[in-house]
Amino acid sequence: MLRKGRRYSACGCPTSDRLMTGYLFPNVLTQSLTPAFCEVEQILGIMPTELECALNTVIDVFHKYSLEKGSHHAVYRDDLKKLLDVECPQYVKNKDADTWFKELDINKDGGVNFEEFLILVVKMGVAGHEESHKE
Ligand SMILES: [Ca+2]
Repeated sequence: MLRKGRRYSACGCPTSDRLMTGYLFPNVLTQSLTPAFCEVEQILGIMPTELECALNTVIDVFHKYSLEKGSHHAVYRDDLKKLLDVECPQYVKNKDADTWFKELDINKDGGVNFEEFLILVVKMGVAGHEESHKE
């Protein structure tokens, strides 16, 4: 689903200000592709799927905040607060950032690594899925 106000590559993947580096398909730079090139890639079967695009976006969001302190592998307490405030304000409004940090930092090393971050993503996914069935 395309969201108003977001930028998308020619293949429909959301893009950030940085190049989407195609974590799952490192040979595919989605941001610079033209529609004609995407059609060729689709024919060849090398276009990232919707799920792969979504996973690349999850990785991009993690790096957006982990790189605040120059790490690809950990989001620290103050940057997790920014991430929660900006990326998931509706979902996290009933718990403060310190509570989230303590809950997500499973190995108690003072940072939230990507695997620990995925716990938040899974919880948001489960809640979003349940919400999608309420009418
Ligand atoms: Ca940790």
